[in-house]
Amino acid sequence: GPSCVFIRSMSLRLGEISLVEKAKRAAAYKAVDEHFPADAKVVGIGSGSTVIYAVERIAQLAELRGIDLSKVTFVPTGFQSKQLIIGAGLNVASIDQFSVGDLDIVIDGADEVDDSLNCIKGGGACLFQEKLVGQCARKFVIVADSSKKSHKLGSKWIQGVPIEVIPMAYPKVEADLLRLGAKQITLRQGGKAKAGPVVTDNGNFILDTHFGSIEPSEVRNLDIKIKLLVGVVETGLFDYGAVAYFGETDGTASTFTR
Ligand code: ABF
Repeated sequence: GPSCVFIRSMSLRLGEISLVEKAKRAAAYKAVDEHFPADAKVVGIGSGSTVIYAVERIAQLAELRGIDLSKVTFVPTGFQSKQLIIGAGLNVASIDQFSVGDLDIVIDGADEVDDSLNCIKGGGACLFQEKLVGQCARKFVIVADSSKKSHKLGSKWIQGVPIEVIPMAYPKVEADLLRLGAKQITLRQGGKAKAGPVVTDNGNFILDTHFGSIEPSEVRNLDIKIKLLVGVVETGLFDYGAVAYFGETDGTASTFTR
C-alpha cells in the first residue's frame, strides 16, 4: 500500500506555522523562484513535507510571473506526490512517458545532505521513484531545512541509508550488508504495533542501514556496492544534486551549488 504519506506538521497556535515549517517553506519558495523555468514543459515533483511548499509556490506562479501552468506537465515520485499535484490543480503525468533528459528540473526533499550535495533520501520510502524521476531530469534541486545539512552523510545519525529490497530477499541482503560493513540494519516496520513491514509504492520492503559517516568521495562507491547485491532494488544514496536550498527558522534560505 502507499506507505509514502506525509502529514504537514502545523503548530496548533492560531494558524501560525511552526519554525521548522517556516524554514522548509523558505527553502522551497526560493528554489521555485530561482529555478522554475519560465518555459518549463515537464517538471518532477518529489516527496516529503518540504515539497508541499514547492507545489504551493508553483501554483502561485501564474499570478506572480504570468506562467501558463496549463502548458506544464508534472511528474510525481510516488502516491503522496501525485495527490499533491492533482490537489493543486496541475497536470499530472507518469514517469514511463519520459526518459533521460526529458524533465527540465525536479524539486525534491532529502533526509541528509553533505558538502558535495550528495544526499540520503528515502525516509518516506519513495526512494526508487525519486531516483528514477531524478535521473530523467536535467537539474536536481534539493529543498530542506538547514538541520539536514551535514559534512558527511551518516554523521548526524539522522537516519541510516534506506535500501529498497525485494521482500523475499531481505534476510539474504541483510547478511550481504553486514559483510559490506553495515553497523545496524532494521527492517522498517509500519506505524502500528503488529502492522508488519512497511511496503513501498512498488510492493517492496525497506532496510534502514547504518554505515557510520560516509566520506563524500565514497558515496558513489558505496551506492554501487549495495546496488550490486541481488535483491536490492535501489538505495537512498543520491550523488547528483545540482543545487540545494536550506531554509532557516527566520524565514531566510541559503543556496549551495555543486
Ligand atoms: C523525500 O522526503 C525523501 O527522500 C526524504 O526522505 C523526505 C524528506 O522529507 P521532508 O521534506 O518532510 O523532510 O524527499
